[in-house]
Amino acid sequence: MTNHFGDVVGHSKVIFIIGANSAAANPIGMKHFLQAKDRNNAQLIVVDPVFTKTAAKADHFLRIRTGTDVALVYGLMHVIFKNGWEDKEFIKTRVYGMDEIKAEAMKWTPELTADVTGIPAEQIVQIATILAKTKPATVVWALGITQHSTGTSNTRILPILQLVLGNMGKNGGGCNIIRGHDNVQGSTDMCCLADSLSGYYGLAEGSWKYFAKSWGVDYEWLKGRFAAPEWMQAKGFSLAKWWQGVLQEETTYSSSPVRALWVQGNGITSMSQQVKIQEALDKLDLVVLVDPFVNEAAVLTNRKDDMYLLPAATQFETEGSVTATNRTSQWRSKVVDPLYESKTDHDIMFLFAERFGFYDEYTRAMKMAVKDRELQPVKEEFVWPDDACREIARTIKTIGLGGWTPERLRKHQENWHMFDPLTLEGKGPMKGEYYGLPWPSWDENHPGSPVLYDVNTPVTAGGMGFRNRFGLEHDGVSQLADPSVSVKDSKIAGGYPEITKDNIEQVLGITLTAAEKEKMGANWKVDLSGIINEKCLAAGVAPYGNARARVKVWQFPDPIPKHREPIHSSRPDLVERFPSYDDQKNNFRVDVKFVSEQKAQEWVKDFPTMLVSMRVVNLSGAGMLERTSKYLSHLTPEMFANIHPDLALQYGLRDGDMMWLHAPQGTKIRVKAQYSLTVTPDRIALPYNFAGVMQGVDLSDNYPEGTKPYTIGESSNTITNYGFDIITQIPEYNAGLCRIEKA
Ligand SMILES: Nc1nc2c(c(=O)[nH]1)N[C@H]1C(S)=C(S)[C@@H](COP(=O)(O)OP(=O)(O)OC[C@H]3O[C@@H](n4cnc5c(=O)[nH]c(N)nc54)[C@H](O)[C@@H]3O)O[C@H]1N2
Ligand SMILES: Nc1nc2c(c(=O)[nH]1)N[C@H]1C(S)=C(S)[C@@H](COP(=O)(O)OP(=O)(O)OC[C@H]3O[C@@H](n4cnc5c(=O)[nH]c(N)nc54)[C@H](O)[C@@H]3O)O[C@H]1N2
Ligand SMILES: [Mo]
Repeated sequence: MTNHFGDVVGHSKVIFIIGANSAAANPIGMKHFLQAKDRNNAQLIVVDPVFTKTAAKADHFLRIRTGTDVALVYGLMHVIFKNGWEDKEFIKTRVYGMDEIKAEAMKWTPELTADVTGIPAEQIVQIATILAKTKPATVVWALGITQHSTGTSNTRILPILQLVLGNMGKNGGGCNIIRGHDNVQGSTDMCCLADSLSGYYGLAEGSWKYFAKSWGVDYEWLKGRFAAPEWMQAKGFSLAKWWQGVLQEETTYSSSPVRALWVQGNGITSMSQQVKIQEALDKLDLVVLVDPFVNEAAVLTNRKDDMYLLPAATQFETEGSVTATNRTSQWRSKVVDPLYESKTDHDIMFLFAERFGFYDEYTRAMKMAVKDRELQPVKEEFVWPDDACREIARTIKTIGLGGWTPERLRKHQENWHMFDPLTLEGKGPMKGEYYGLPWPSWDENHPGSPVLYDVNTPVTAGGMGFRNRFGLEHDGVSQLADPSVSVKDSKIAGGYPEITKDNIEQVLGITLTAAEKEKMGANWKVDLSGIINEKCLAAGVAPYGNARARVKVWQFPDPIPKHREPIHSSRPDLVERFPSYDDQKNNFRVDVKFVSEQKAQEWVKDFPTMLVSMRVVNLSGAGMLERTSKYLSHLTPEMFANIHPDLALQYGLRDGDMMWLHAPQGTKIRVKAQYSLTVTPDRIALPYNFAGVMQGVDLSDNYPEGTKPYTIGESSNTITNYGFDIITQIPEYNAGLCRIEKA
C-alpha cells in the first residue's frame, strides 16, 4: 500500500476496486471504504467478473471478462488521453516513458476495449470521465489482478493509471494493494521467496557479501554451502512449481532432483496442480510438515513412511513484530506459553540449525551491534525476539527499516489509544510519530512515512520522491525528477540520484572526514556504519534519491504492459492478435509453457465454462484452521461451486446436485452445484479452502486419528488450469476453463 485505510477514509473521492472482494476477504478494509462513502461521498467503482458482496455496495459495477484488466485500463487511458485529461505536469516532471503508454492506449478505443473485456463502451467512457474529473481517486486491488499469467503486467498498469491521473504521492490517492494473510507484508519484506535475500536485495554477489558481513559470517563459508558457486545466484524452485524439481518430467535446471520437502506455514493444498503435488509428495525421500494443525499435505500423499509432523505453536504462543498491509509494524505479546509438546517456529529452526551444525552462524548476528560505526560482536547471548528485531532494523536499508527498534514498537503497542486512526499521527507521549512507523522509517528518530512519494512533506516527516533504482539515464533521458520537483525542506533542489560513497560529497555539498570515508559502505543500501543515512537526513534528503517513476521496464518481456489473452482463453478469436508469451526456459529452474499451451488446441471447444476463485468469509487459506471449528465449518458444510441456474440447467443440474468439473490438464473434481446469480452463465466461481477429497476419492482414512476436520472436500486447485506469471510464477488461479458434467 502506498497510503493506508485511514487516509482513504479521510481523503479519497473515488475508490476504484479492481480484482478484490474486500467485503469477504478484508471486512475491516471494506468498513473504511464504506466510511469514505459516507464521509466524502466517495464513489465506489468495482471491477470484477463476479457480482460480489463488494460489488453489491458499488456505485458502478463493471463486469469484466477474466484476464482482460490490462485492456480495460488502456481503454480508460484512451479516453483520458484523447480528451487531454492526463496530469501533464506530473507526467512531464516525475514520470519516464509515458509516450509509449500513450501510443498503446490510443489503440484501445472504447469499442475494442468493450469487445475484449465485455464491459460496455459507454461504461468505459463514463468511468474514465469520473476518474479524470474526481480527484483524488485511490486504486485498490488484490488477487483478481495478480493471479494471472499476466499478473505482473496487471500490477504495473494500475500504478501507471495513477501516474497518468497524477494521483501518486497524494492523500486519498495511491495504490492500495490489500495484502492477504496476517503478516504477509512482513514475510514479503523478509523475502521468503526463491529469488531474493531479505529486503529485496536480490541474489547478486554484492548482496550475498553484504549479508555475509551483516550476519558476521565468512562469505566463502556461505558459498561453500552450495553445491557449486553458480547456484548461489540462481533463483530457486518456486512454491508454485517445486514439484517439477521432484518429478523431473521436463528439463529442470538444478544440481540434483528435489528429494526433501520442509513445509512451514503453507497449506500445500492451496497451490495449483494438486495432482502433480500429490505425485511429488509420494516420490520425495522425506517430508516434514511444521504446523499447529495436521497439514493436509499429509493426507493428500499416499506415502507410509519418512514423513514427520512437527507441532508448531501458534502466533498466540510467541512474541514479536508483524507487518500490516500499510507497511506499519505492530508488536505482539505472547498470550500463553507453547502448549503441550509444541514449539515456536523459531525454536524449531534453531534446533534444526543445531543438528545441521550451523547454529552459531545462524544466530551470530543477534549478538552483534554497530559500535564506533562498525558492526561487531557485543555479547555472548542473544535475547529473543528483541535482538532479531534489531538485526532486521540495522540490516534492511532498502525499504528503510532502521527505525524499527523493539523499544519503539513496544511503545507503540502500549499507546495504541494515542494515535489518530485517520492520519496515524501520535498524540501525548507519541507525538511526532506515525502509528506503527510505516516504512521507510529511516532511523531511530524518524516518524515513518504514511504516504509514499509525497514531495510536499519533508523527508524527516515522511516525505520523499520516487526512488532512483535504474540508473541515471535511459535512452539518453535523465531518470531523475525534473528540477522543478524538490522534496520539501530538502537542501537539494530538484531530482537527485541515490546516494553512494562516491557521490555523497558532491550531491549533498559536504566534506567527509577520512575516518568517515573509511567506515562508510559503498552505497546507502550496504552502509552498516549509518553515516550515509545520517548525512542524508540532515540534508532533508531520502537516501534512495528523487527520481522519475518509470512506466517502461526495459528488462521485462513486455517493457510496457500488453494485453495477452489467458493461456486457456474463452476467446480463441482474440488469441491470434493477443497471444501469450513465448514459452520460458529455466524460469525458477523449470521450463514454463505459455503460447504452446495456449495454442495446443482450441480449449474452449471442450472446456466452455470460465473458472474464477473466490473467498468465503468463514474459511481462509487451505482451510484447515476453520474446518476444524465446528461453527465455522457448518456455514459451508461441503465444497461447492456457484453456478448460474441457466448454465446449471444446460447440464440438468438442480440446486444442490453434484457435478464433475473437468480441467484441460485431464483432472477433475466432484462438487455441489450451488445456484447463484452472482455469476453469469458463462462462468462459475469456486472457493479454494477445501482438501481431503481428491478427484472423487475420500481421503478420510489418511487423517491421523482424531484430527479429521468437521468438513472435507475437493480442492479447487486440482482443476486450476496450468499457467504461471512470467515474472513471479504465481499460478493463474483466476483465469481458466472447465467442463461441467452431471455426477
Ligand atoms: N485456487 C486458489 N488458490 C489459492 C488462492 C486463490 O485465490 N485461489 N490464493 C492463494 C493465496 S493468495 C494464498 S496466500 C495461499 C494461502 O494458502 P496457505 O499458505 O496454504 O495458507 P493457510 O491455509 O492460511 O496457512 C498455511 C498453513 O500454515 C499453518 N499455520 C498457521 N499458523 C502457523 C504458525 O504460526 N506456524 C506454522 N508453522 N504454521 C502455521 C496452518 O495450519 C496451515 O496449514 O493460497 C493460494 N491459493
Ligand atoms: N475470509 C477470508 N479472508 C481472506 C482470505 C481467505 O482465504 N478467507 N485470504 C486472505 C488472503 S491470503 C488474500 S491474498 C486476500 C485476497 O483478497 P481478495 O483478492 O480480495 O479475495 P478474492 O476473493 O480472491 O477476490 C478476488 C476477486 O477478483 C475477482 N477476479 C477474478 N479474476 C479477475 C480478473 O481477471 N479481473 C478482475 N478485475 N477481477 C477478477 C474474483 O471474482 C474475486 O472477486 O484475502 C485474505 N482474506
Ligand atoms: Mo494471499
